Amino acid sequence: EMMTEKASAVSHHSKISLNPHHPLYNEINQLVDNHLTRMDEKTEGGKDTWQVIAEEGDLKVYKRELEVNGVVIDPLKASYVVKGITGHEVCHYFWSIDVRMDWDATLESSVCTDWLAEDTFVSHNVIKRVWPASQRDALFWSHLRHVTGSNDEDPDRWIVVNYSTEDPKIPNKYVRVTMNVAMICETIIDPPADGNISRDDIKCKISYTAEVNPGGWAPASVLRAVYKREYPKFLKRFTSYVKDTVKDKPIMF
Ligand code: 6CM
Repeated sequence: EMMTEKASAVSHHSKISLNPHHPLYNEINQLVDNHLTRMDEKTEGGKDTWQVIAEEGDLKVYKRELEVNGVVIDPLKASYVVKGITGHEVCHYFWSIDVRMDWDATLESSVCTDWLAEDTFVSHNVIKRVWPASQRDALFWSHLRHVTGSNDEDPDRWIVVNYSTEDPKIPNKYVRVTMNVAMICETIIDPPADGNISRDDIKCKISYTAEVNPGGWAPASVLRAVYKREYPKFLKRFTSYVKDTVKDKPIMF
């Protein structure tokens, strides 16, 4: 058992470009590991307290109601199976700041403030104002990683983590939202008889989690209504963006 644990911990660390001496190196590895481990635990069944807030075909969105000092911090998770795209493609476009404004309808702007490595950068994001609350912004690092699996229980996965960070150079003009977001993907291939894999033979199993702290008081009912509307909308809009963008491109495995 010790061996298995060690092996999976090592595989969670596979292929990181960020320099081990970078101050965020340990934090990033820790966050990636936690997300992969939590996902492995498959918390679905049993006596957990997740309630469904949206269900549409293969899309399921759940939340757990949680308030701290009157501030809503409901953790959210979603699972989705999308045909015709790979986990690498989904994570590539979720991570890539160049296209973020093409699919994220909740943002007013998104600017890279620090490029750390070819798999990691920090961005400053201004969120569209939601009446009657004050406008919010978010500063977070985004890290993209391929996690090679060794067997069926430890499948090949791609992961993106977006996690709040600080930078005194960014002026505090807005209420700062903090968050811990992860997108984890696995590609399922139905091997065709002729051996030539086309987009009809592939699908992507997506698991998305978001823990967002609005950073200060915001009316609970408005916030929950925004989440209920925006998360399913984001998942559908984002995945159709990916499908559309890659449809005439070679499959990126
Ligand atoms: O994951 C999503 N987007 C990523 C960036 O493209 C990133 C998310 C960053 C922003 C997260 C903020 C969530 C919205 C907070 C609303 C606060 C409003 C306060 C006032 C309400 C009364 O990981 C997709 C995020 C989709 C969010 C619905």
